[in-house]
Amino acid sequence: MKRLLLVGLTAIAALSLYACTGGDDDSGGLTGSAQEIAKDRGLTDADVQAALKTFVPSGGRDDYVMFASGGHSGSVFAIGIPSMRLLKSIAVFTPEAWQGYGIGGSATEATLDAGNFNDTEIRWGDTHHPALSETAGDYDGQFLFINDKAGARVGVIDLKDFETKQIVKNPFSTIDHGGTFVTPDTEWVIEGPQYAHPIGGAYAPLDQYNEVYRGYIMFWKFDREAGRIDESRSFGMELPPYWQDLCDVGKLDSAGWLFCGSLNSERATGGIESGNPPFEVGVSQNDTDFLHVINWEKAAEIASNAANTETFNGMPYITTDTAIAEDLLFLVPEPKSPHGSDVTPDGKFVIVSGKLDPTITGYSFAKIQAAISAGSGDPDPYGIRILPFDEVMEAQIEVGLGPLHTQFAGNGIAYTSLFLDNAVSKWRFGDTWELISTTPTQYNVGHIAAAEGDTVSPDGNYLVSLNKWATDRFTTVGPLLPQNLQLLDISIETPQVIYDMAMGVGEPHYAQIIKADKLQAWEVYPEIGWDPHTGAVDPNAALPGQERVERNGNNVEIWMTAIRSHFTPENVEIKAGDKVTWHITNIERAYDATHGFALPGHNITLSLEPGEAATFEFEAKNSGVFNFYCTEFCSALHLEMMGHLLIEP
Ligand code: K7E
Ligand code: CUA
Repeated sequence: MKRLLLVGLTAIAALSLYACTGGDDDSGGLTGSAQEIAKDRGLTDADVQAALKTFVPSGGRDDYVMFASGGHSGSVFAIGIPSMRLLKSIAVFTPEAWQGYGIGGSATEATLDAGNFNDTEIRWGDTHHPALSETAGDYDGQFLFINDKAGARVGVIDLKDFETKQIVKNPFSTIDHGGTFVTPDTEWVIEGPQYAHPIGGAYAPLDQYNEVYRGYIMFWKFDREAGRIDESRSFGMELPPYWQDLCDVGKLDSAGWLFCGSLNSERATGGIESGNPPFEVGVSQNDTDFLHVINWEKAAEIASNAANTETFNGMPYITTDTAIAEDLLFLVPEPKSPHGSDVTPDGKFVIVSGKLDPTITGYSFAKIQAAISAGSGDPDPYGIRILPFDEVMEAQIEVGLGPLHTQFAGNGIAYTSLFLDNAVSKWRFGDTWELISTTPTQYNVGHIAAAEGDTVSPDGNYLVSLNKWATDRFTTVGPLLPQNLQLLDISIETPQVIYDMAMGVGEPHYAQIIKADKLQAWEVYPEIGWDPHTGAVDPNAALPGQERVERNGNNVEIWMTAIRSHFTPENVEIKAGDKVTWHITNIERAYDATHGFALPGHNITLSLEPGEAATFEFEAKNSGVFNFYCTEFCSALHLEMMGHLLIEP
């Protein structure tokens, strides 16, 4: 905040200087000066201010890092704020060559294999909602979780090295959406469902939709010590076939509870080809859908006793009937085709936006609890109590057309994205609920993300508008356009767009923004021979002085080291038909001294960061000579960093 203010003052100082010098008459001393440059480039005062607010000098660091999902690129992006520089694309569900992720390396292939669907190898994902790990409701900078909508999976990224450590597959679902979200101390990583289907992706005709199709919300137990989800302590909960959508977890006042919107209370099953209303109509017939209100704390307690759960594919789940009997699950009507559901930083309210309704609705958690205690409401067709709207609603205000997602600053200020209005609205909640202002964005904003926005204490200085359409904003690069991520300064009374970032590597949906100084990533791996996937030295790692090739019948095992600017050994001789296990260790200790390893003809590429040990295995199918080489331009003699794999017929 202080820094922003300072930047603001500098901008004002620069501009007043501009005003005093009064333009071009005294050009003698001004050649190349800021005002000359601004004039030459046709920049307005607002442009100059925006530039000063976002510019990070060469070698300077950003104040925040935004983790944005990458949509169907299957990755996650780390972006510096306010510079909006892309710092890293982190591969999660999709193999990626630069990071040597899932292209030959045994450990990363195994990570991806854990996300396969039955016998089918799945090698891409659709990431939507990243969640940073939290301690007492505040981002702690240790882990990042991300869902895969296309595969009902969750990825776990360790922020010590920004690498994907684990993928878990939801055993009940083949598709998800309302995740990931973490409980305030990251005991649980929550993955909400979306489109209903029979359990586990089994078959049942559509005329059994109401009876057999379901959604399953997953509660993944996170073991912070191990840095992994513990599948053996995780569980699911069966939900009706309304399309559950975004969820958010309660905090402070509402700790222990969670809230998921939904959008198909009609239980429409489509069929435009048979003369039925298409989904876009069928799903929007009712005036209200259902906010699902779930007591996760009690659910975890109930699920810990096997007598209370059913199991499927070895995973326990709480049936809807049990959830009703144990008061774990309630519904609340929410206006037309809702999308976001967001809990305020104090945990007192849940904000819901109806895409086809110009209002946001604020529900009071206290009123929800009162209605539950009073026994108010009638059951839905599955017996789940629908709490009366009037009893739990706190306020409704009109914010504009197509409201989707809400984020928060401190002091009772909220921001809602307006997909149809191409804008972000700023409004107030608490004692008074009112619209304050609206800032245009370009165009069709989906999610918005505020600095530390999902914590109990948002920072209130930056907000990013993740826009779906770019149309005329950038140089045309063919019919597939980048997304447009716009940075807004929200430290000022009326928020302003101060940067447009073309995102040309995927479609971010949601993002979270953390203070950069909370991240404590390693510069190099702690020890030579480090296995990033076990978090320890690999007992089988190749070590300096112990490089060798060992043969045992048809099995050949190779221990190789890499250091500027050679591999040891450089020439490896094997025979066609051999089964090869190959270990390589980068024995460098210097910051940034990464080597790559490419083996042509074998679909193998590795990235070996300082200290890292990796293993790959293959069967030598074809004889020939293959020039392996280092793919990172690591030194002046990088081109010499190569060798021969000779495969004798
Ligand atoms: Cu609105 Cu998947 Cu959160 Cu896209 S979702 S925008
Ligand atoms: Cu090592 Cu290039």
